[in-house]
Amino acid sequence: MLITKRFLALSLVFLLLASVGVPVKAQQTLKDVKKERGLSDANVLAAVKTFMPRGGRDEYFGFVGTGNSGTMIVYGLPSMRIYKYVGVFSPEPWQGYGYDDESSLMLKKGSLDDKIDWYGDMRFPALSETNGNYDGKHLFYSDGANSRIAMIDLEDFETKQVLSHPLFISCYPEVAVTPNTDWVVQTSQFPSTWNSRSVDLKKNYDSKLKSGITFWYFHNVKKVTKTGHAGRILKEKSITLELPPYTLGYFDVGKMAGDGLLVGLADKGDNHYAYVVDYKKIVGMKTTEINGFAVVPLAKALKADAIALIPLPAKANILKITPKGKYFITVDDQTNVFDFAKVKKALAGKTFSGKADGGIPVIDTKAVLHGSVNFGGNVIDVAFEYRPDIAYASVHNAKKIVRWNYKTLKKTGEITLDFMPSYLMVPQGLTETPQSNYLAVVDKEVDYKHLQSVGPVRPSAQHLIDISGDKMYDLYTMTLPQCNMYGSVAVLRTIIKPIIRYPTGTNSRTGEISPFKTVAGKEKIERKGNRVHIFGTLIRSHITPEIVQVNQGDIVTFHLTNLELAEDETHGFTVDTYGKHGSFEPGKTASLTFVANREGAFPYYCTEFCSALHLEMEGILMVKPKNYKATGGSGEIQLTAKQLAGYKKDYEDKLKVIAQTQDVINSVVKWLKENHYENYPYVKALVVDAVAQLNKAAVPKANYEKFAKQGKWKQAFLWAEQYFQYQVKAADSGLRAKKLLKEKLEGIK
Ligand SMILES: [Cu+2]
Repeated sequence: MLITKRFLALSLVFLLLASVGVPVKAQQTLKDVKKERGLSDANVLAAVKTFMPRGGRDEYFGFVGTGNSGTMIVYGLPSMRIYKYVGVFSPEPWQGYGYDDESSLMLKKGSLDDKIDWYGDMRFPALSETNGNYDGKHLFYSDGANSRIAMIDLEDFETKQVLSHPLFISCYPEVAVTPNTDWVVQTSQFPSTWNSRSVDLKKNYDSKLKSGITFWYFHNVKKVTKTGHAGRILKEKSITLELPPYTLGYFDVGKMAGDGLLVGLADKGDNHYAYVVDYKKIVGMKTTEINGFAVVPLAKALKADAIALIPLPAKANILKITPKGKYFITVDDQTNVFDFAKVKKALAGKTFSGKADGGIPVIDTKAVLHGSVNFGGNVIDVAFEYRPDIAYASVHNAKKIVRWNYKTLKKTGEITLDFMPSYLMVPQGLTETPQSNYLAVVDKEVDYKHLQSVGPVRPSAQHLIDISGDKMYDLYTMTLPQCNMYGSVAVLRTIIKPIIRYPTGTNSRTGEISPFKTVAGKEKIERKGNRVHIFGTLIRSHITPEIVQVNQGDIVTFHLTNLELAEDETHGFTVDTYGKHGSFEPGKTASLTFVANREGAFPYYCTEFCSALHLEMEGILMVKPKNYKATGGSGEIQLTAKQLAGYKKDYEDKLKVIAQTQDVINSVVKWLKENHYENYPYVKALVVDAVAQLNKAAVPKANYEKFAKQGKWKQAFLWAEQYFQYQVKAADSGLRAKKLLKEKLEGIK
């Protein structure tokens, strides 16, 4: 009855919309569309190249930090569709990041003052590598503003670790990893005092300024164990190399020909350098301890000839190593290519031309320079592709991307753009095997000639350039709001293997089974003094318990477990006006703690559209005023005879529906068995899912039968309803199994 009314209302709304001034166009041919919109063949070709048909999959996953927003965007190339925002350094309400207890605790522990930082400064991410190639497992970010490092797990696209740097106050917002992700490198940016709170600023202020390079040890476990994690940064095994007060910039870790070396940019006043660090020597050295963190003093590194500087002609924007590790390139008004073999030779032979600040030896630039080339303007970035020795340079003011050969130093092509290009990215471009299809180009000063104005603050944009042929084409412009865009990375989609659900009861931040895991039928409310713990469950279309009573001033925690096994059955949870929000993906357990400081009745409900019966996922938190005295007996709400009879009827009706649903299930099961479903793994998985749902229904069945015997028709009805929910899910999985098997038998792929 209700559904019919809703349908009627909706149909009326659509009818009204259709009749009130919404222009309706007739079906058009491609020719019509081109003519009407003034599109050239080139426009249409560009559109087709990025078009993703329904069911199509992007070739690459792209990742870009939102800069000061402190989140990460996941998008697809070449469609440039945005898939997800992931909370990293700042809270993200939809995912409950920084709102539920588990993620809040992680963020607070990873902050200098045990608080939640509400922004970040994230620019250049690093994807984890195995043998110099992306393995699709982890992603790292540095927060320049609040000196933090974060690790995101690509199994579920969640941030698993945020660590506050124990020494640096200012970090360069970039991370790089060694070829097997044994070490995750982060450096300071602006010189600062270390562990500043203990410094007397009146005395020797200048001498207290330092910079440094940190090698975070990454415990690279391949699999999640029942009690462990799939890889974590271990602070206790990490090391910082102390440096004099240089301002540090972009850096890169050597591979193949450049293996074992870390190179980066260092500036002091008018002096500009590339630093070279033999990091394999550094991580093996004896350390001293500052603020509980292992430090290699500069003197020790000097003694071991583990560091040197190469003077640069000007302040460089970026420093990147070529895919096979033979050269590294720095860019300023000109582009300089350095030869790693020559650098290694100079280091080994100690052929130094002098000493710089802090007594660091200096290598003569000419002795290690392969050559320089000028592209007619300031170059912001370089990127590499699969074709041997080919690179791209973004010539900012000239609005050009130049394709060039870093071995011969010859220009081989260019594209003139209608914007000033800055940061560049080729999919897999920072690995030993970059791809050669696309070049993503950041456009920081989005030109409003080409876009609708949205006020003084403009979005960042990333352009997709087709570099597959001799001629380059600007295919698409992706605008990114809430994003101060810098560097990005992209990996082949097939390398990443995301999970669909967590093992039931997983604390997703630690990967462990939560002590607050709750299964169906075991929901409970525990009270000790003014501390109230609610152990609840979420499953279509029920939140259990439905009623929670607390006293004003109680400290209340909802520990909720999503019991769903089905794909994408995420439930959200909030208690109205109490400022907490959680996202519960299938299998996840998370907790929401707050002080029930306002009296009244506060509905709680599922915030995610999870099924057609989504609106039934609700309950109520009763906060009794202080000094409240109950007038009733047991506190249980007494039903009138009429209400009781109503529930009895509801219960009996539900039993009929249950019986009908069971008939459907039985027929599906019969068909599946006759057609040997067990020979098809994907079909079998769905059947296993269906059986699991039915097994769970045993507890509700026992309950509804028990309450019916006692004449408690409301409880009997609610439990029958719960039973029905499991049954519907079993039927749903069963029907999907049948459909899939039918397709297989008919040879549909
Ligand atoms: Cu829901």
